[in-house]
Amino acid sequence: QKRRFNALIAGLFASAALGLSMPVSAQQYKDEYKLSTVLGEAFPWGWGAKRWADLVAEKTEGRIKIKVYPGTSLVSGDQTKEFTALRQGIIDMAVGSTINWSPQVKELNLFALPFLMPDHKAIDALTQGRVGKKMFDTLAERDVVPLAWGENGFREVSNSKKPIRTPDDVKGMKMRVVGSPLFLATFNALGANPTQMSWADAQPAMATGAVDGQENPLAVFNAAKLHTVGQKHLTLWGYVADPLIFVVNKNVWNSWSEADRKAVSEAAQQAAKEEIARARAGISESDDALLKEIEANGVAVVRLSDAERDAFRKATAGVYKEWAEKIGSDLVKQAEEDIAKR
Ligand code: X2X
Repeated sequence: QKRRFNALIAGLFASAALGLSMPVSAQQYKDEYKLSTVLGEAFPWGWGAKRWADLVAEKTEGRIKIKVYPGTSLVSGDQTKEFTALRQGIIDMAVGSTINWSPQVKELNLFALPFLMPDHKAIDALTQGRVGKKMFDTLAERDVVPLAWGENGFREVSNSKKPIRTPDDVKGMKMRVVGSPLFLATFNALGANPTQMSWADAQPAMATGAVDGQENPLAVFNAAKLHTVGQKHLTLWGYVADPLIFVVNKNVWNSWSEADRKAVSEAAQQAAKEEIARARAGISESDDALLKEIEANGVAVVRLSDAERDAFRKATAGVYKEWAEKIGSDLVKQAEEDIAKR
């Protein structure tokens, strides 16, 4: 009995001594960090988040444990609240779409300007250049630490009614759009009947026919099996793309040691790079495996000619102009220049 008591006392002293020798910041580490995403592991987006979490665990030797919360469940599925919750510390980390944060960070609307970016190289010219740097600087002023750019992808339009080839085909169509006003403006300009709703609400709305169509990257269309909720027509128009941003809440970031910050940052860059490769797989001319899979599921794919795409560009040119001013004419000009030089 006495031996055991002595051992207990010795143990207490040992742990107190250990506590004193630990760096202050290490004592403030949380048992687990909450990472928010919209899409789960079956999608490149959610896969990238999990990859980041795994790499962080590995590189910090378990000091930083991350749990991924898909479906923006930390904000009850309301994607448009994710950024605010991140600033408030309700969310520790996120891999978020520029679309979902654009209501709070107006510069992020840039990527949703219709027909600004013609191809993947154009996205890279922005995210990997001075425009991306400027956006990261803006985010850094808003209580978050941005670490890397990922990608959701070019958002192609689908519907249950008919092939879309001309702006006229979209007239009157009930379209689910994301919770960002610029998307409402674009679809209104095309004469469609757009409704904002979360991704969680979008799929039931398609299944019941409450909406006719939606727009999302091909990797999302396929992994979410949108052909099973009536989406039989898909048009490749590449009108906008949404990059993803890997971020950490600033207080959380500051609580970590220098070495752990470096590990988290390197892990984000590696995960983002791998995530982008997945987001782009199977949708190019040289590798169209994903497109083939979608077609094999009975979806009729419409490929627009340059002239056909131009008709959509013309129909949305007013929206581009109006929103370029809201976003900031200088930033848009830089983006246009960097895309032209790509
Ligand atoms: O809601 C969508 O359409 C999605 C999943 O693509 C985003 O979160 C932007």
